Formats: sequence, C-alpha cells, structure tokens
Amino acid sequence: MSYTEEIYDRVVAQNPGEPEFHQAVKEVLDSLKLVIDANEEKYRSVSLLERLVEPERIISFKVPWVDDNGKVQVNKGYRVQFNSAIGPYKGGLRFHPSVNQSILKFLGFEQIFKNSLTGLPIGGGKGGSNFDPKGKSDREVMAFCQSFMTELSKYIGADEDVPAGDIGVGGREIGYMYGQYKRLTGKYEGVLTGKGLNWGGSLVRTQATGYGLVYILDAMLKDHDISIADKTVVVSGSGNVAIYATEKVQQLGGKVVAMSDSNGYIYDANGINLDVVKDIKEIRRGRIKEYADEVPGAVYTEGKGIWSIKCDIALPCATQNELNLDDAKTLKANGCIAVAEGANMPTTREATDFLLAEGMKFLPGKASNAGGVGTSALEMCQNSMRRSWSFEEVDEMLQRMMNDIYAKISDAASRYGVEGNYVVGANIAGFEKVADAMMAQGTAL
Ligand code: NDP
Ligand code: 2IT
Repeated sequence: MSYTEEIYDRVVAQNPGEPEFHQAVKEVLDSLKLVIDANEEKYRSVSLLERLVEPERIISFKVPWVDDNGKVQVNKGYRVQFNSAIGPYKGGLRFHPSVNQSILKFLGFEQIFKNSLTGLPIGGGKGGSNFDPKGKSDREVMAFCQSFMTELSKYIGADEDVPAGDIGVGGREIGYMYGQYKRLTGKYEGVLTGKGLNWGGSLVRTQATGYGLVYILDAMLKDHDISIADKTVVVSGSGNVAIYATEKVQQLGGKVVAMSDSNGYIYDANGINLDVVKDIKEIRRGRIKEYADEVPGAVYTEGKGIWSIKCDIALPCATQNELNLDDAKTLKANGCIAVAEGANMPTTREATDFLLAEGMKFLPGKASNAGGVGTSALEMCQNSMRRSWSFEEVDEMLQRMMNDIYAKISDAASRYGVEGNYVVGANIAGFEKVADAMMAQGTAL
C-alpha cells in the first residue's frame, strides 16, 4: 500500500463520522501520490503526511445568547487551527445550521493549500457555528456575535489567527464581532478581515472572491484561446461570491442567465439584472424567488436543478457537494466547456472525475476562489502598515495574484505529466510550499 493510501485509511479510522473531511483529504492525497511516491523516504522518515492531516488545534465552545423573546439559546462554536507553517492561521467563519466539526475540518484543510497558492504568508484555519442567521433580528445576530467573540477572542490575534467571513458571515457579522473583540482586548488591530471601509477594511475585499474567480477563469480560457465575451453562464448561489462573480462576468461581456439559493433557482433569458439581485439579497435579505416577481420574463423553479440549464460555463458558488455526477453529465450533454468552483468543494469527487475525463476545463476551488483570502491577506498588510490602497491598486494585485495562481497550477500539472489537470496541479503547487516550510521547521508542527 502506498504512503498516501495508508494515510487516507488512517484518517478514516481516526476521524469517524467526518465524511466531508475524508473527501477533502482523499482528493489531496490522491493528487499528491505523484509527488510522494517519487520521494517516499524523505516524507515518510519525518511522518510529514501524518502531521499534515492532523489539525494543530481544534477549539470548540458553547455560545449562549438571549433571543428576542428573552429565551436563552445555545449554539456550538468552533475554530479549527489547522496549519501555521507559512503564516498565522487564516480562514473564514461559517454560520449555518449544517456546521459541524467535519465540515470545518474539510474547510480548514483546503484552506492550507489555497492560502499557500496565494503566495502570501497565511496558514490554514476555519471556524464557525451551527447558528442560523436567517430570520433573526439584527439584535439577535449582534447578541450571538458578541457571545461567539467573547470565547473566540481568547484564541485569535493579528499575528496568531485572523478569521473572516464565509457562508452566513458578511459585513454585518464581522462588524459586531470586531466591536466585541476591541471591547474585550482594547486592541484596534487587524484581527478580522472583511471589515468595513471606514474601520480598517480593504477596498475590493467584498468583490474579491467573485472577481478573482472570473479573473482566473479568464486566464485559463485565454490560455485556450477562448473569450468569456458572449458566453452563457450559470452561477449557483446568490450570496457574496455568486453576486460578484456575476458582476465580473457581465463586465467582461458574458451573460449570466441563472442564479439560485437554497430554496430554488431563477432563469432569466435576457441576462440577470444584478441590481435586483443585490437589492433582494444584500439589502432586504430576501429569497431569490422574489426576482421572478419583479423581473418580467424571469422564471422561478423550486428546488435543485440549476445545472439543467444550458450554458457554456458553470460557476458553482453556493456550497459543498452541490454539483453531483448527474449534474456533471447534464452540463456536458448541454455543451458546457468550463466549470470553475467559486464555493469550496462544490463538485463531488465522482462529478470532478467525470468532468476531467471528458476534457472539461475545470478549476478547483482552492485555486479559483483564492482571491477572497488573498485579498484578506492584502487587508492584513494594509492594517499592519496603517494605510489604505486604492480600489485600482488592490484590484490590480488581485488580478496579478489570480494570473500567478493559474500559472502555478498549470505548471505543476505539466511538471507531473498531467497537463490541464488543475485539480492535481493546485494540490501539488499548494503542498510544495507548505511541505518545505514544515520540513524546515523540524518536528514542531
Ligand atoms: P453567502 O452566505 O453570502 O451565500 C451563500 C449562498 O449559497 C446563498 O445563496 C445560500 O442560499 C447558498 N447556500 C448556502 N448553503 C446552501 C445549501 N446547503 N444548499 C443550497 N444553497 C446553499 O456565502 P458566500 O457567498 O460567502 O459563500 C459561498 C461559497 O463560497 C461557500 O462555499 C464558501 O465557503 C465559499 N467561499 C467564500 C469566500 C468568501 O470570501 N465569502 C471565499 C472563498 C470561498 P441561502 O441564502 O438560501 O442559504
Ligand atoms: O473560504 C475562504 O477562503 C473564505 N471564506 C475567505 C477566508 C478569508 O480569510 O478571507
């Protein structure tokens, strides 16, 4: 049995009931087989893979808060500090009822390699809670965020661990948590990213994940002499990543015809009117269904099924495992040429393998959504320098970062004889820097 297979079996045995974590580890280890097999003794002798798959620390805590009826509610809170070989732990916080340790470990593990790909000095971490912000009043969200930060503040810091947003955590939640951190510690420091522009935030951070996704998609397509202009695009989700991916596709002349939320999806043959989506989602915190009530000709369909819409390019930007093998087959049959992941692990392993085997141009999330965390690292940089860059400056850095990531993953795939397989390329390129840092730092982590 190979070293990578041995480690996968060990992960399954030692982390029971964590299917998402197993899935993320398996994908990475399968990709790394090429690198590890060639240098097996070097890595085995220092148990590098055993160390790579074990989080440095998992903090799990109780989050009690009082709802609008005066009742005390209790949620679970977590921070997974996975790997600090190349920098302080960095990664988002997810507030969603589905959150559990398996999901946060998969996200924290992926974050190690993603953060490495950005070229910036950030380690891997992730956290969150099973709290559901949907339907809660502002006061309830604030009460929850303050309680969550009261515990989390003991474990984070501008040079230790810097959380940010993810599903269910946007500017509002970051604000409430930042205020509480400052109150508890007395420190005005870059401990969170995604802050408001008047209190330490960076221009372009709001747009960064979606814009970055389309920048790297554009780089990949250009490499194959294809342009985004006039392409029909389907974007799942209608949150932060989906909205700004749609905006950038539109700016580059592409046409987004569908978006979704967890209830259903809208189809607008004329191209999505993003102002309406922003108003529904960013201002009113409503449902995507309302789009069809407001835009003549648009159609709403309840349930999953967005991938049945014919498109040239598919951008899954909602959540993990939202695009399965049947969806992949439908996309292929409908003539889709490229899939780029805005979400983390939105494509199941079976679907990914099918798409790669069919020659689909496929960008994995840890490369294609890295613009968000990359711009978070630029926010940390500005906070440390006590200054702010212009929109144009940050946007240019983001574009360069995404072009560099494409070059890195494409080069790694070619070096290991799997040209065009950006899944393997991203895992290997992300791993190389982290493995080197871990080896250099001895057995400390
Ligand atoms: P938001 O909370 O802003 O939006 C999430 C969107 O996905 C909503 O439309 C939501 O619908 C939908 N969604 C969430 N969970 C589910 C589910 N279980 N089933 C179906 N639809 C669902 O989050 P983001 O846009 O920030 O995040 C989207 C994805 O991108 C996540 O995978 C996240 O990890 C990833 N990501 C985010 C980054 C960021 O900077 N924000 C950076 C890199 C990756 P509904 O409102 O109905 O729940
Ligand atoms: O998955 C991710 O990369 C994020 N949610 C962004 C993390 C960050 O620290 O900006």
